[in-house]
Amino acid sequence: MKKLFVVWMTLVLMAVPFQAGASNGSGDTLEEYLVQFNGPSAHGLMQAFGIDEAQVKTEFDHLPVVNVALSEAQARGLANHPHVEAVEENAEVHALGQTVPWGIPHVQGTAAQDAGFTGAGLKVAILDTGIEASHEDLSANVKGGHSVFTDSANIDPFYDPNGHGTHVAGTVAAVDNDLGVIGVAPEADLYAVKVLSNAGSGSIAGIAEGIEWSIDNGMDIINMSLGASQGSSILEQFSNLAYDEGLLVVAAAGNSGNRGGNNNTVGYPAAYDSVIAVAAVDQNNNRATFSSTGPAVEISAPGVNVLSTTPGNNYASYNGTSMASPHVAGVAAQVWQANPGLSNTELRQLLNDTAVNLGPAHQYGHGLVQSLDAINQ
Ligand SMILES: [Ca+2]
Ligand SMILES: [Ca+2]
Repeated sequence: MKKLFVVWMTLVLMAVPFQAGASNGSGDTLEEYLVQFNGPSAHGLMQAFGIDEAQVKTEFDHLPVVNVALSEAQARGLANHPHVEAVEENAEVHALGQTVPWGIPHVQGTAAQDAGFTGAGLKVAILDTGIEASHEDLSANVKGGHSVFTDSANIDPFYDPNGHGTHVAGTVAAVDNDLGVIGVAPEADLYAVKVLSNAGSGSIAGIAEGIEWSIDNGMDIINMSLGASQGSSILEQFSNLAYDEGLLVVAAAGNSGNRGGNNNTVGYPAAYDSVIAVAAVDQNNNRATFSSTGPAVEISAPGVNVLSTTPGNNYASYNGTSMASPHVAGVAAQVWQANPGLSNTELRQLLNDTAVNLGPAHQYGHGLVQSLDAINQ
């Protein structure tokens, strides 16, 4: 008899899933609650309050809790009963969802996304420590890569125990989903070009090889969140070559600024004419004190407390012009998608012309990069 009853109950519940806001035979509106009992007979108590078996949706095994649809009077009555520990509304629970890092709307990345510009179709080479391609918030966008190293520890461009390149990649193009963060251009294609070792260091030859790979493999944009305080004629020639081939070349200005913002410390390759040198600002549009200054500073972007992807499906906030540069690379992808006929020099001019002036040019360049304003120009 008992077994038959259980089977029948199950069929009824499966056929008529209980809906919050339904009503019982008396016409009362029923809402779902979770009721925790502390007495011996939950069933007896529910019967006493006129609760029909059909109102019970779930009976938990590990705690004396039932999920039950109750009229307001039943809920109130149970809540006041000494054998009831708690009566809680069965509130809706949502996935924790995606955090939008402050820098994305700050460069109008969000507004440009809302207008349909996600960087789709644009190829962005991340010349860095590699990209953890298996990251939950990057894997859909990592489309290829290359390592300039031959030793086993550094030969895989999709392995990035350092985390620097993975963080930079997330700012350009972390996926728009229900987890983690979102990049400026969440549908751009990412290419992991590992020119820096797991220890975070590389060489002029390695960067040159990475630039060459980017030209040969049809990249549209190169992001170099790296630099040296000393220049190299060879590095300059490779940077120029990429620019002459039509690629947009973006680099971190450097982290050698001082408090007064009055030294001349933009690093290389950022300082070369063919490369956009990106300075770092905080949420109040103040130059980060570390952000290198000098006549080569070209444009500014968020570089303080920047939340992005890190290895192991993790997320963390970093500071640096390394974090500012990929904001510009992401904006460039959006604007180029909107205006595919622009040359790299025209795109660069447009980004500079529509940036918001923030102050002295040797600190901020043309100012804060703005995606939607460039698109609408
Ligand atoms: Ca995401
Ligand atoms: Ca430059």
